[in-house]
Amino acid sequence: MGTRAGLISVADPVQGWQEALRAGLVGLSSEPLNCEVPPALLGGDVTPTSRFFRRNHFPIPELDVADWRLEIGGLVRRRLSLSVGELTKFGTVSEVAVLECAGNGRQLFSPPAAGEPWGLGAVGNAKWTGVRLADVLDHADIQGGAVEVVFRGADRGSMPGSAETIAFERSMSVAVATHSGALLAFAMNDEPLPARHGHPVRLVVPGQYAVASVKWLTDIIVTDRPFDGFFQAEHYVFEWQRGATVVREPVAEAQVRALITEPGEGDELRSSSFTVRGVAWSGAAPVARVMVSIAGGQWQPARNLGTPDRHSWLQWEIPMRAAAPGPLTIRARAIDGVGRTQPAEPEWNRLGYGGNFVHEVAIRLR
Ligand SMILES: Nc1nc2c(c(=O)[nH]1)N[C@H]1C(S)=C(S)[C@@H](COP(=O)(O)O)O[C@H]1N2
Ligand SMILES: [Mo]
Repeated sequence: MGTRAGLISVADPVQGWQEALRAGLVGLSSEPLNCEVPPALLGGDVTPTSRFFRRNHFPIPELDVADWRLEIGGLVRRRLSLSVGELTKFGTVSEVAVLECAGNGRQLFSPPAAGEPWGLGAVGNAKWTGVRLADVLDHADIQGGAVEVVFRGADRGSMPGSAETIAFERSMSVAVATHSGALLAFAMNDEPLPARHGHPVRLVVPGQYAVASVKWLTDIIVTDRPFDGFFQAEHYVFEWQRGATVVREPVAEAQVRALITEPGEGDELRSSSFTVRGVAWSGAAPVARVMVSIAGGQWQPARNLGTPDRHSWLQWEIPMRAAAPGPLTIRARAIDGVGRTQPAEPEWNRLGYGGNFVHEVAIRLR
């Protein structure tokens, strides 16, 4: 199954769990470590690393940079084995990009969908620094007949219902690998990646659901056929019931979504004039605008704040005035540059992926 260059140990689950709770995150499970951000801590420009959601399937491996190497093989003319120092020679770049778990919002599906019951906080927007995957693949020189690129992480374990020990592996087409702007990232928010986010090097694939962004990356394998590993063919797959048949499709591009970060669910406001704020992103194209509606009224366009990086989330706000005191619902939905928007209810699928419901927050005015 390949080597795990530089593996020293696995992280202490109790410590990782307590650290997340101290940072104000909501814990789903401690081993593997799964934590999300409560809506009140979700807004802002860049998500501080301490508050970035954690999504793991196995214990967190602790790797020694001195022994770590990235092996690049398969259908390439030049096999590569690179240390972190050798990797940085490809030229470093930085980009702010959103990572959202494909299961974000799963809790909202009805009937309930199988999997971690994420609310809306399995998402973050960080500054990633690394080298371009495309430059490294270019140097390795992909051969004709290549179809996909498989990425393997150093973490191992077994999934419920199986005794087999597997690695975390995910693939993407050669086109996505070379044209998505993917980074082999070694820094997050200007600090070395922490162990839990993939130290020393993770993949960051902007615009794709975060399952593509393999942490603790050790191997890149170029193949001549579609990959059918567990996290490609059985997990992180949409299962759509179409008539009598079930259509299966790996999750890929992140869907368009706006989240209201202010006011918060259950808030009591003293004034009938208030400002609604939030963030929005889309894998397909930059967000064009966010529409907000209160008390079931007309959708009104929010103001976009600044000109964010292509793959960063957009911050938005809109002043609102309510007609009367009492309970009030606020809804927001984003529309991206290719015209995609959010459904009131996305199509139900067994594993609850892609749940980009229109966000609704209930408040009360005094
Ligand atoms: N090696 C490895 N990479 C991984 C995972 C994992 O369990 N192992 N989880 C994936 C999933 S499903 C998500 S949502 C993101 C979470 O990244 P984060 O923990 O840095 O927020 O990492 C992805 N990369
Ligand atoms: Mo995920």
